[in-house]
Amino acid sequence: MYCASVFSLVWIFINGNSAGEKTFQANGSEGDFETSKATCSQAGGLLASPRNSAENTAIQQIVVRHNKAAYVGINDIETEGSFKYLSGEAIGYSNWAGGEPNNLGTEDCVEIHSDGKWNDRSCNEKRLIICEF
Ligand code: 291
Ligand code: CA
Repeated sequence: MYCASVFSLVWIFINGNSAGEKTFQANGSEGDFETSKATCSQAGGLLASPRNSAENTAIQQIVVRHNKAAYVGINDIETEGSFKYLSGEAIGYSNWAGGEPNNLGTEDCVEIHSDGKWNDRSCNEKRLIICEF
């Protein structure tokens, strides 16, 4: 195995941010939803999209480590109230905070907080960029 792969596995183990097949990474940079999506694509990944509680916890740990909420790759831009992954597929798992989603004003993106809970939020805030690979 190449050194880079070994280092990467050790890093992931120490940082505890892998869940199943996916690894989640942040480098501290921030952006709005479009910037976050583009940044992860450019890095060869996807904006982190939690599909189960293990993945959600792995992402939550990164939010806690950086003390900054993050957008996830879920939105209802196309149809209000119908939250979908970036692929266009309807979400099969959610972890909404109490009372959310409430579409306050217009909130079509989703942020994850340090408690792991989700809030629908304007897509134009600056959030920690977390990608999945
Ligand atoms: C903020 C935004 C909303 C969120 C709302 C609730 C407020 O708007 O983050 O996306 O839904 O907070 O958390 O909950 C309560 N109980 O006030 C607040 C705007 C006034
Ligand atoms: Ca909300």
